Amino acid sequence: MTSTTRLTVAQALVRFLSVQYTERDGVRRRLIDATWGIFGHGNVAGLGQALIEYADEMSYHQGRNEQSMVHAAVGYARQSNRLSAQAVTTSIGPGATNLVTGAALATINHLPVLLFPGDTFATRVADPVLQQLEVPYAGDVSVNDCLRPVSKYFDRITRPEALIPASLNAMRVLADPVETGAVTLALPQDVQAEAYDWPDEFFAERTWYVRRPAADPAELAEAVRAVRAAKRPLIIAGGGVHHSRAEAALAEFASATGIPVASTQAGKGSLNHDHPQDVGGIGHTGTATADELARLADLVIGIGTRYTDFTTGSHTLFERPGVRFLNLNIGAYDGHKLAGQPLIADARAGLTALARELGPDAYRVTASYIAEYREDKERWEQRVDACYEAEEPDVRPTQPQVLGALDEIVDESDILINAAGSLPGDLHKLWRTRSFDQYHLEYGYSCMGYEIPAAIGVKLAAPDRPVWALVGDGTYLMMPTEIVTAVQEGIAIKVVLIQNHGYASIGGLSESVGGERFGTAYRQQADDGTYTGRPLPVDLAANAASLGMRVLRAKTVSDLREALAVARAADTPTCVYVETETADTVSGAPPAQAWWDVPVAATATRSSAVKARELYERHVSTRRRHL
Ligand SMILES: Cc1ncc(C[n+]2csc(CCOP(=O)(O)OP(=O)(O)O)c2C)c(N)n1
Ligand SMILES: [Mg+2]
Repeated sequence: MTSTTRLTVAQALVRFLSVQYTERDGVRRRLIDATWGIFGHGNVAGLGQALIEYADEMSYHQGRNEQSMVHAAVGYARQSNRLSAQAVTTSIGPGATNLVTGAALATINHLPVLLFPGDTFATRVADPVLQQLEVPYAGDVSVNDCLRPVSKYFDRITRPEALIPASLNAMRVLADPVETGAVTLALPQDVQAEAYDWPDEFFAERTWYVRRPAADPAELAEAVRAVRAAKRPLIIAGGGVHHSRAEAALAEFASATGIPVASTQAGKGSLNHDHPQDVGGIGHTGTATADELARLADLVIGIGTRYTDFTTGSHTLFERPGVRFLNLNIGAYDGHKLAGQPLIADARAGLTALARELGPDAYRVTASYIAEYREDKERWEQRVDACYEAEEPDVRPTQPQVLGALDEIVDESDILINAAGSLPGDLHKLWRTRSFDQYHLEYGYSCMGYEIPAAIGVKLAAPDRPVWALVGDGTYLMMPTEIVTAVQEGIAIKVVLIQNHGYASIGGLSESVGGERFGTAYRQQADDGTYTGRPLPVDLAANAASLGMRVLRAKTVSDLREALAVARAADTPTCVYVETETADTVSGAPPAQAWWDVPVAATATRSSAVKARELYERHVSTRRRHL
C-alpha cells in the first residue's frame, strides 16, 4: 500500500513546491524560491495557514499590490535567468483580477511566474460570496477566467486530487524554455482548506531539466548556405540570447565572421558596448549605425527575437529588395516570422552548431563592410558623448545627461531597470552596457510601474549588486507602493526619479500624430482650458520619503553626480530625485532613426492632424511585405 500524508490542499501545494528544482548546464536551483502574498478571504485560511505551517520550507514576501507582486516575481525570474521563479497568492475577486496585467507582462516576455488567485466556493454552498461575479448563463465562470488568455497554463482546482496533475503541469510549463510565462492555478477557497490523503511520492524531490534543443540537420544545412551567400548580413540579438545564456557563443560567432550585431530592447547587452561588432539598438529606438545596416542588409539573422514593430520599424526598416531572414529561435512561432528561414533551436546550441558547420575561417564578411560599420559606430559614439556631456554643471540636466552621470559611476555589477516612458528610447540608443545582465528593460509590455517592484525582485536574486529603478514621474505615480516592501525587508534598491511634469514621451508622440499633446502634461489648466499652466504643487520626493526612502534631491548636474554616488554606496533604499530640462522643449537624445506605425486620424478639421496624416501616408507607402 502506498503511504500517504493527510494535509490540506494548500499545505500539500506548499510542500510540493518546496521540493521542485530546475537544472541546466549542471546548475541546480529551487524552481519556486518564495511566495508573495496579500491575504483576504479566498486565501487567508488556506494558503495563508499553509505558509505559516511550512514557513521553514517556503519563504514569504508581503506585497502591497497584486500587480506589483507579479512584477517583483518577474524581475526575480529574469535576473535568475528563468531557472528560478516565485509564486504569488491573492484573495478572491479584486486581489485576483489585479494579477491580470502582471500575468500578461510575464507571458509576453516569456518569463515564468506562478499565480494562485483565490476562487469562489467549488461547492457553491454559500454563493454569492463577497466579491463574487455572478454570471446568469454560466455557473462555472469566475473573475479568474480573465487570467486564461494571459496564462500559458490555467487550471482551477475544484477537487483536492486534481492538484496533482495540475501542479505537475504547472512545473512543466514554468521550466519549458518555449512555453514559459504566467501559470495560473485558481484555488477555490473551500478546496484550499480541505484535507486529503496525499501519496508521499507527490512530495519527493523532482528535477525539471531546462532543455537546450539542438537544430535539425536539414535546417542547419540551409542556414549555413544562407550565411555563406550573404554579403551584408546583420545579426539581431533578441531576449532569447540572454535566456539561453548564449552571449559568449554570440561574441565568438560575431568575432569569427565579422557580422555586426544589433540588439532589441530585450537583447541589449548580448555583446558589451565595446565589442567591435556591437552596433547598438535596432529599429525605432535604435542607433543610426544599426538602422543603416538594416536598410542595406541582404540577410537578417534574428536570434531569439519576436520581431516587434519597434524592431522592424513597423515593417519599413528592411528595405533591400530580396532581403531574407534567418531566424534562430527556440519557438517555431517566432522562427517562422517574416517568412524567414527557420532554425529552431536553443540559441546557444544553434549558434555553436552554425559556427561548427561554417568551419573555422570559412566565412567572413569583407573588410570594407567591417570598416564601414566601425566608422559609423565611432560616429554614433561621438553623438552619445555629446548627449551625455554637460558643459554647464550648475544647471538642470537633460534626461540623457542623467544617463551620462550614471554612466560615469557604474561598473559591470550595476543593473538598470526600466519599462516605459521616454527612458526606453534614450536607453536603447545611448546606454553603454558593460555586462550581459546590466540592461533590464521590460519592453514586451512596456508597463508603467514595473520598475520599482521589479527592482526588488532583481535585488532578491542579486543581493550584492547595485540595482537601479529608473522611473519617470508618471511611472512613479502609477506604482510607488512597493517602496514600503523594500523598506520593510531592508532591500536596498535605488530609484532615480525623473520629474518632467507628465507623460513627455506620449506628449511627443501625440504632437507627431496630430494630437497636440492633449492630456499628456501634469500641469494646471491655463486660461484656454489646456493643461499648459504651472507645474502641479505636488512633491514626489516628499512622497518617496514619506514611504520610508532616503531621498536625495538634485537640482543641477553636479548635485546629481554627488547624489548618484551617495545612492550607489547606500545600503538602504535610496531615491535620487531630479527635475530634468522639460522634454517638450529639449529632449537631448537623437531623434528616432526608423518609423513606428501609430495610425493618424484619416479626417480632421484641425491642421495639425491633417498635416500629420499626410506624413503618415507617405510612411505607410514604404511598408514592405516580406514573403
Ligand atoms: C500601465 C501603462 N499605462 C499607459 C502606458 C502608456 N504610456 C507609455 S509611456 C507613458 C508616459 C510615461 O510617463 P513618465 O513615466 O513620466 O515618463 P516620460 O514619458 O515623461 O519620460 C504612458 C502613459 C503604459 N506604457 N503603461
Ligand atoms: Mg514624465
